[in-house]
Amino acid sequence: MKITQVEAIPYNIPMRKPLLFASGSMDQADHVLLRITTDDGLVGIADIPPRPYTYGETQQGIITVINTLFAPFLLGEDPFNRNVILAKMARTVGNYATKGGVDIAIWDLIGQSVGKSVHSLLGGFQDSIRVSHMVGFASPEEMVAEAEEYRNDLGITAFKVKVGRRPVSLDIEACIALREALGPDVDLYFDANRGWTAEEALYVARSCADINFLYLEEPCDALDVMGRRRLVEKSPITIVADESVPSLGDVARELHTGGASAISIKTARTGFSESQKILGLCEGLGVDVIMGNQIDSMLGSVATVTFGAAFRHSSRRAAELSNFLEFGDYLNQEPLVIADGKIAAPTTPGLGAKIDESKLSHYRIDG
Ligand code: MUC
Ligand code: MG
Repeated sequence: MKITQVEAIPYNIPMRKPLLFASGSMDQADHVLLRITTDDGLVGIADIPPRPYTYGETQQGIITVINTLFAPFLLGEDPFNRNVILAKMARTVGNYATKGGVDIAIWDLIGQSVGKSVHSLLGGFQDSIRVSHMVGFASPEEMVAEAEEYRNDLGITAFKVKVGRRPVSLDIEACIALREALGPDVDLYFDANRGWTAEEALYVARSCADINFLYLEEPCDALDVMGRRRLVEKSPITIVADESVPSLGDVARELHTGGASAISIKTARTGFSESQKILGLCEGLGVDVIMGNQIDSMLGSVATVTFGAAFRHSSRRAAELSNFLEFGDYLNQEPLVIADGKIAAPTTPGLGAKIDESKLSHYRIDG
């Protein structure tokens, strides 16, 4: 099998409502659909989300990197030589979402070629995974109403609450309101997207001790090295690294130097291959992982559930899989369904997702 065509297709889908968080906001999904075609007529796909406020990648930048740096060595290559492709991509620094997307599309081709779902090729640990929903900035009343809607309509009982605002009392008030409204049995954890200093984060972690929250994600900038270590040592709750660990090496460094005590794995940035290495590293060290969401489209969420449900260590906690519901539309032919608070991993060969061509024609912006 040889790769014959690589297409990076920009498309824009408006969000139903903007998602607001400490490092930025999103009111439309200006993503890139990657399509890799082979000489035996297979098409591997992946969704690539640019997040300039997180990794510096942009829609145009992703397309340029694919067309000018990656396509030249992808064309003619056998997708089964996955490690050759990964090594060649590694010659380009950064560009995590772009590299993750290529890896996912390659796995999609491999799965289709052998007639197996990627979920089963990765190990197929369980058929589905529990879903966690991310609640963006709003008033306490609106945040409670959103969480109640997702719990009542979809059976979701785990929520990641966006925090990181100033004054910190804004977030403390919202968190108390959420715990009071949702009761003691719902999983709550928080993500500050580097919005605070280490000292502010420590103050919030101590003030919220009674709220009983599981994790505090990326509370302050991990580059504030001493502050971050101090926080991890003193915090009454586990500190999760997310955007500070976009690669295996970053995970190793943050865990080794005491910058984090749990890790968010996002297939949107480390694909399946590197995510598997990160998962193994964390499992071996006894470190919790959470399957995170890069504000993924439905297609991006297919990748997350495929990976998250495939391993014991990645399926222990609810995975962040519901952001696609906030997108105005989706490109998948078959919708991903959340029922009883869970999503099933696709079972058809490859990723198990196909693109609706008429929707793609409608939303693509490259004419
Ligand atoms: C998250 O977990 O941080 C917000 C910014 C980003 O890069 O991802 C999202 C969610
Ligand atoms: Mg995060």
